[in-house]
Amino acid sequence: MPDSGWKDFETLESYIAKEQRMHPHSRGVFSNLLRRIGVASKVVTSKVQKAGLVDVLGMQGTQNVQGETQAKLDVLANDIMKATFRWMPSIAGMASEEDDEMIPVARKTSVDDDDHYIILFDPLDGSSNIDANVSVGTIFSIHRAISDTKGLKSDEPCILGDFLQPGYKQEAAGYVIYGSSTMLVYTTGHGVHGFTLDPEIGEYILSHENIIIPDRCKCFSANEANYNKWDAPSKQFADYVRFGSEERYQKLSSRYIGSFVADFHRNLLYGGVFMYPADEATGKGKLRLLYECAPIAMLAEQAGGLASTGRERILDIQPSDLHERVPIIVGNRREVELYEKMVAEHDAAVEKEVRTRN
Ligand code: P6P
Repeated sequence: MPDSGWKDFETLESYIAKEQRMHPHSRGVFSNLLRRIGVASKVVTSKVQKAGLVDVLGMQGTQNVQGETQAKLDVLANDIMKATFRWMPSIAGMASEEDDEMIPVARKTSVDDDDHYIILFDPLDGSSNIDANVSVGTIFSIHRAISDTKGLKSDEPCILGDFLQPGYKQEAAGYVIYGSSTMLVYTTGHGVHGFTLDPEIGEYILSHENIIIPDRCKCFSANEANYNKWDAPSKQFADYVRFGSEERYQKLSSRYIGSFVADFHRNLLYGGVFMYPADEATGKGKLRLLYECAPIAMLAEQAGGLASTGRERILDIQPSDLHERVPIIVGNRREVELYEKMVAEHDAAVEKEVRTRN
């Protein structure tokens, strides 16, 4: 028989099914959730890819809870994500960067109580770049709903506590990057895997299995225009990697897109570190913990990297508010730990000075 040269491939669908077989008692509830993310992202990508052609560019003329002007695509992507998950019996609730409050979803008694999940997402991260055709992304985080459903009233399918869980408890985390191609990158705690959407067949094809951040720091990603707002250890770290004489940093480049997903994705594949330090005056970071930093932190650690505020591992933070913001440095473990060391030395020196003065 002549060889047709056909090469088989792994799709998101077959990969999810294979992962499900690792959990013999699984009822496929979680797998369905991951499949739905694939569907939602295909709908969003169809809108993003046509952004220049149909009336979805520009501002919606509204503001979100963050006080940010919403792009039309922000609102559209948010509606698509909510519509995708709203009907799923396994979803107890949703939370979005674009919605002030959590979005309870009526729980169906047909699914066992311990098979309920909540999903948090930034539907279109980096959307201010849309009009310039710069890569944007959807970031998602999935937790088990922990509230005791037996104690809840029927119209109270979830409580805020279901969402305010530390990042190390995430069941899954990932993002979709809408760039030169559309890629879905996710982890369920068993490595980081990337799937590239083949527009000809409308399927996500496994293209990057078991992604590991290369042990080289090729990129330094930060909004360096904010340098004077940073505290001393942040400036020290930025100067050390950009201008220092250590061999490891002699080929380092500054790369900053201003789209968290795109900056992280490049550093994940090439090696590098992204930082958005706190504004020294306010002590506040910009990026949101629950649906930006925590999912990206889970991916970073699963790929051999690390994510920290400089004083605390991102995945250990106990959230206190749905939309709380944190400072973050994420990427190569070596660089994140170097930054943490600089912060610790700085804090110790400050404490010593205070003690000496008193
Ligand atoms: P700045 C986009 O608005 C975003 O939330 C992230 O995607 C991105 O990393 C950051 O803000 C960029 O912020 O202040 O550098 O424009």
